[in-house]
Amino acid sequence: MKAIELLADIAGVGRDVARGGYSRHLFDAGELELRDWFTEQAMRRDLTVRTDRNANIWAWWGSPGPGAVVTGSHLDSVPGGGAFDGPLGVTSALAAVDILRDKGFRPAKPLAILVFAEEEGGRFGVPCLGSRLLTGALDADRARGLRDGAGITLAEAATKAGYEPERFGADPEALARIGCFVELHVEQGRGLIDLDSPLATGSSIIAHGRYRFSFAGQGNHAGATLIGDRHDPMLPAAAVVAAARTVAAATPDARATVGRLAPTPGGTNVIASTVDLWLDARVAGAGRTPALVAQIEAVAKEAAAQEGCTLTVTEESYTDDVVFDESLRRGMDRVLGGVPALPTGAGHDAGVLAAHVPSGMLYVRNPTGISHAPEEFAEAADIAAGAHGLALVLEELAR
Ligand code: HGY
Ligand code: MN
Ligand code: MN
Ligand code: MN
Repeated sequence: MKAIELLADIAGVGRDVARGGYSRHLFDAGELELRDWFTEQAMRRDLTVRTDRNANIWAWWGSPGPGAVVTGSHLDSVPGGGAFDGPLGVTSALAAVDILRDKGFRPAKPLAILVFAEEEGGRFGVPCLGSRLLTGALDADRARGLRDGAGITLAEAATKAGYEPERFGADPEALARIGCFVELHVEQGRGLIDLDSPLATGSSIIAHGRYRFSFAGQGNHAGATLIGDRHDPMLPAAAVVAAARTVAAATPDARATVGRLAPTPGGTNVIASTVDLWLDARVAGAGRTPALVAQIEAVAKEAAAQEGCTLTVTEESYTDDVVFDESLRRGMDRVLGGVPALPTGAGHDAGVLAAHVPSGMLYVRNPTGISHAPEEFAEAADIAAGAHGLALVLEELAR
């Protein structure tokens, strides 16, 4: 099957009618349906499906073994996300297996498609959860205790979905099997539009941190409380939203975003007692992301003190700059006939694996340049070019 047909197969799964796009989060109904769908597609191709201790799904062409050529991505989404971020990599991997099979190719090395759990961190807040657990980058006890917006822990959600959270943790055996990892992914910015190319390899990913700012003030009545008597946590929260933009705009090539803000109790005629917000901060260069965050945090502290509120800042995740394996990238480039090499601001599981095994990215043009939103798109011709390019890369690596 073509990748575009496989994407069409899952187009109705996990739709978010209220927010638009897709909301497919770890162990929710849509994501579980996609897990079953992928397993069925893999078995239809006589791939041996195994789920590892961290709920990542491996579909093996040939028996699992060292030096494996692994490709894949994720099936979960951000809230209200697009149809391609993650699923394009998984469906292109299935399509690439079909292309290779149809031409009579048989891999000389083990070859696997790997579907990572909770790459977006959309439910439990830590991005690349499955690949961080696999590599030991995320402490298993911390992971088990992560809570979603309803206060459900990852351990509870995993148990309910039939997984064994007590098994979460670094999996050196599984990691040792990976000879190299290549992730196909829809491009999430304008890079390939401006370069006028359907495909690109990945050269690097900029550092990325996520931080929770918790402000506490005094809940009160919106009408009876004079302005001078207020300790309204919404004020310092608003200062952080603005500072994220002003500080990032003044820092070359930096990005900082507050996309999620949660006042408690959240009543129209109620001064909030607490406000939580999450800052996503990214800029390349050693120490530059923490420095960017420190500037924003200074504004937050000043604004909280002025309003008589308290502030607690928690780092939820941090990933350093990633530089992909240059010899793998050059090999991919040769096989693809010469394509641009793209640095990106978007993170991927391949970026987590890159610290452990030779990893690479294959990007497919997104003509809207928009991602993490329903407008995210890829043209049929570029999707086909991606799947065929991935097949060529896998054939070269697994011959
Ligand atoms: O947030 C990211 O960079 C990725 O899309 N998870
Ligand atoms: Mn994403
Ligand atoms: Mn992604
Ligand atoms: Mn009242």
